[in-house]
Amino acid sequence: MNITIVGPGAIGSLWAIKLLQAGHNVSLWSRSTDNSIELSLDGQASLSFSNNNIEKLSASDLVIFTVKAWQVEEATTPLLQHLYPDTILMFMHNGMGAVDQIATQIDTHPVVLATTTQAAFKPNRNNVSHTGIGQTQLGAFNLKGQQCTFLVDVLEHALPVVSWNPEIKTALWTKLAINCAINPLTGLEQIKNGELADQRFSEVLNSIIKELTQVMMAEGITCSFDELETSVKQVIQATAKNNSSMKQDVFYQRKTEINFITGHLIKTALKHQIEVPVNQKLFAQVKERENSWNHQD
Ligand code: KPL
Repeated sequence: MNITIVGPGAIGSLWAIKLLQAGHNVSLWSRSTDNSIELSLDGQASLSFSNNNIEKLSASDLVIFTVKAWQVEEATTPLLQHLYPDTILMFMHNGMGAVDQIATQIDTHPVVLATTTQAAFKPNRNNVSHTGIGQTQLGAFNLKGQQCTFLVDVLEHALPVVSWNPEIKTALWTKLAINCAINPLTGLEQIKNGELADQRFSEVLNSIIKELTQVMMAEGITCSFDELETSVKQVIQATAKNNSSMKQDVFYQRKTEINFITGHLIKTALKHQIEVPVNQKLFAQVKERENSWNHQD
């Protein structure tokens, strides 16, 4: 397939390399003005990708957006004029709600949502490490997206395990719950994920998960406190040595994904008139931290 990866950060670069190695024509689209980018995975020989090539973009059968949730709109809108209506758009990022904001603009395309627990780290612009083996779930965002189940084979061949989830909303909410529990605390405290297993965090984690369970149940997601707690604890353990994305964003004083993680939970809670004071407090603290950098600029 002809595939363009928009936003070759750690996860985007990992997929670019794996899809190229699986035999696809892969090009990149990024903020860099260079017309080619070299990428090396785990110290292997570098691979060369063309970057920001409009002809390759237009010829794409599949465009995978691996930008952050808050970049989805600005990354997608300018590219639409170069794409055929049947080009498949796939979005893979933390958080929820970003694709809904551009739903009408992209509705002529088959649109697929993806969530992954693959972990990658990009220490600099040319090197990527695959830091954790995980799973990727795909599901339809719109009616045309429902025709795209074959993408499971395409992605599975490149970087297993990949599955199609007809209830992608459940998978996205479960990942959102994990991010609501881990990201704000590790970002604010500047600690590794594993430190959340410490007794001093058990009360706050308990409250976060309780609020999440209420909101998710109101959204029609089948879940329970015990299930969510188990998932959160499993991820804390499995990624104990990792720096969460929000820990890194706060450290480098970059805009965080809080609006699309805890922010999405709060918005949904409001819709159902459910109070989520603990998540609201964490949201306010992360926003305060972000605003403190803006004031310095
Ligand atoms: O998705 C993550 C993130 O850091 O954003 C988790 C699952 C918390 C792993 O670090």
